[in-house]
Amino acid sequence: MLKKTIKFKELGDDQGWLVSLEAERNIPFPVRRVYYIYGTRAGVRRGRHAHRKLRQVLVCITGTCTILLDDGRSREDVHLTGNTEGLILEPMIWHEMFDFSPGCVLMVLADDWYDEGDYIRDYQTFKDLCR
Ligand code: T46
Repeated sequence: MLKKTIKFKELGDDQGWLVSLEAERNIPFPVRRVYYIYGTRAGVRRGRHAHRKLRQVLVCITGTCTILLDDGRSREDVHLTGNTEGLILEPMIWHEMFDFSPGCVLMVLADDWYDEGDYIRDYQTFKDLCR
């Protein structure tokens, strides 16, 4: 099973709800970067790469989307449906994000700064490195 998730505690009072993400507490690494993906057009498939070293946690803040995970041997689709669940994305997992609901905001916490050199954007190269 490739799916590894974290369940975040919902902190609520009579004002409404709140979720707190804390590096090295409920997020299993020091966080160096946060980015978010929104306005993805219907039918678009994002990602289509793996990372050599980067560790990430994906949280659907609003809406839903699906993430394909592929470790070079097996594949699994994970449907992210709520902002109290984080999907852990380890290095050397080919991933594709698709089926974004209208208005979906996908937030990503990463353990390093942006580095294009960490990306493997060719699937055959990824498969070869998995062997
Ligand atoms: C990932 C999945 C889940 C930057 O300049 N800085 C950044 O921090 C990021 C994340 C991207 N960019 C640039 C690189 C491209 O020119 O923004 C543009 C779009 O990035 P990309 O096509 O890689 O976006 P996605 O949605 O395919 O992938 C993103 C992350 O890049 C990737 O690390 O794991 O989300």
